[in-house]
Amino acid sequence: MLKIGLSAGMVSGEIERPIEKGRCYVSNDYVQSIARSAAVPLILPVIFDIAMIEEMASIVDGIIFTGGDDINPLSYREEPHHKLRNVVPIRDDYEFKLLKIAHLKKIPVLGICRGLQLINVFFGGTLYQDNSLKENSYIRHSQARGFDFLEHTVTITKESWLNSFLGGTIITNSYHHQSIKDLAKGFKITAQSKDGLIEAIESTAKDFFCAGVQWHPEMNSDKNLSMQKIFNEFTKICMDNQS
Ligand SMILES: [Mn+2]
Repeated sequence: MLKIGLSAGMVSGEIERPIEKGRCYVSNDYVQSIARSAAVPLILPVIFDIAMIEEMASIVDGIIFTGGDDINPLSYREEPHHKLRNVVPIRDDYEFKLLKIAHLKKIPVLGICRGLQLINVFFGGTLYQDNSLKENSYIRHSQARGFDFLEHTVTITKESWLNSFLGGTIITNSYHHQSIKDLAKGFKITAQSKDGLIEAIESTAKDFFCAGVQWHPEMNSDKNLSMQKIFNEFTKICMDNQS
């Protein structure tokens, strides 16, 4: 069976929960979304030994970089703005290493929320440390309603991976206070909100599938078939890449 790895997040026990020593975690909705696509979900924990990360990557047929905290802006040559939120540089470090290996070994990659931002930064792009810093930004991208609520319109570019199964316009949830500023070289924008914020990207490389979405399809994929399709289609890409 096909195996898809999920990059884990990390919380420090001392800060978040005094009763614990800290933990590696992935939200269960990512796990269930992959399982519904008939691939085996595997959580890839935060470790630092490059040989161990290579070994983890060799087990999986695809990798999803999951959501989480802000990326350290020093990674994209910016000082921290006062609107920056929590950063976890050790997770950045681990995920950059994992993405480097995925790129070298041509393992298909899907980035979700922070995952999309991580891909953009790794390949040389930059981020708005807060969406309010983007010119002409007028749409709220940090929704107050629950996971099933669809917050704003997203227009999908023709001739993109997303367009092939979602069509031209969808409505998504939105839980991000940051977004892409300068797009990384070798990538194209594949979806935007009405205020021009970048909502999805994909690599233009023929031999490396790497795409990202700014919203959270895993949060409502149990009820919304369009969102589940993102995982189903990613699993297909991983299957094709294998053969
Ligand atoms: Mn949004």
